[in-house]
Amino acid sequence: MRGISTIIEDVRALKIFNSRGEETVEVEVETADGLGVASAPSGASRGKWEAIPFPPGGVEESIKKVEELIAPKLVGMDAEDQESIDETLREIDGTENFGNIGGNLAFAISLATAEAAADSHNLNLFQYLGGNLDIELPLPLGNVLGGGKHARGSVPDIQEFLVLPVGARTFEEAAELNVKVHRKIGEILLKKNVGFNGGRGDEGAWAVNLSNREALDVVNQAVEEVSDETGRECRFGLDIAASSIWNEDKGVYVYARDGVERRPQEQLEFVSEVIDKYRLIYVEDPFDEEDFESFTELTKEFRGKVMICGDDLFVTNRERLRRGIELGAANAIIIKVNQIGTLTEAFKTVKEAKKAGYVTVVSHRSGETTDTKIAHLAIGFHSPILKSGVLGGERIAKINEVLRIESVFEGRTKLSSLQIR
Ligand code: 2PG
Ligand code: MG
Repeated sequence: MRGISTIIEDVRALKIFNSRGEETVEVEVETADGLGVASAPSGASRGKWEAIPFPPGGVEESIKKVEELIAPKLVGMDAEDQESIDETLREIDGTENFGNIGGNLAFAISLATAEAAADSHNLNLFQYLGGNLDIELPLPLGNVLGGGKHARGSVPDIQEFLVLPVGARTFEEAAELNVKVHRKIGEILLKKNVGFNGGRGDEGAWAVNLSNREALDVVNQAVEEVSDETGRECRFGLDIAASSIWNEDKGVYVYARDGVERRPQEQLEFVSEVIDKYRLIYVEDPFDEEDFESFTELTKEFRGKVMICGDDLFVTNRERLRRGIELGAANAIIIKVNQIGTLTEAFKTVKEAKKAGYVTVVSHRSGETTDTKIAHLAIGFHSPILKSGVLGGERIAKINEVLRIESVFEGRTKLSSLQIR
């Protein structure tokens, strides 16, 4: 019998569009026995320390580099040897931030390679990454109302209001609870006289002309009502994406919708007050990406009770995470592989985060494709949370993938238990 071959035979790239209609890249990696296909998402509220998505010549330049430089090097390498593949991408690029080939291209090649290796063995990506006997499914953290850079016009400055169905017993139940809260908010908004017409932002969350306080009240009401109606506790949290509202020159956070500016100390007081008032369970990027100190203050106050999560703060970067761990800044971290560029590096960050007791949150981006790999990453990494949208084809694609896995592997899955340290 011929053995399975995981040797790479071909690497191809083509231009596709993401959910915002922006150009992005899709990569196919082929072995004799398997195929991997991955496409890259893009952020709107990108961190300053993230990998560069595409080189100056855009997607076309990335594709040209695949043909001229990357494919000739990768063909003949073993798709199972992820670390060497990812190192080779780093070498070819030669910069710290993937400025030459583009972090999005590196991401797509890295993930397509992992999938090609998994497929060669007839395994799902999550099984290949880790988890066959003990399949932990993540809790879905779902964006239900939003503003900031993910919506247009007069909307709240807080980028995302996120529901977490902590009382769910299965992933199916959890996904259903998130849909219920999203729907409930729609009903509440229809009754309010705020010109609501069903508009949604980039991630499928309702985009509506509300102040930040009004938005908090609406989401809180919906979460409480759904919890009461179903007997399953739902909580909620925020992605403030504070770097997007930080005015460096004035040294203030600008809440344009409310006509309010807050100095860092006032921001700290505001966030603490909101956490207490609404019993928030999760707060992402409450401060600017350079302000580790305020993150540390807030984490000290709410440790063990609330997830204080770094996204732009850490950009999935192990060095930045280490600094956070030393300072006690945050107790949760967003994992977006395209912030750092390769699967190997993202995996190392996950390992480091877990060792320090941080909750890992595998996340989508605001500009997504229908690729479902983040569902596999969340399960394979044993990440307690998957942050995705609740509505929209490219969002629900990820949720449906976890539902498929829950159904196919019935009896072998369990919903991840969340431990906030
Ligand atoms: C975020 C993400 C995803 P973006 O800030 O967490 O919700 O947004 O992809 O625009 O960076
Ligand atoms: Mg974020």
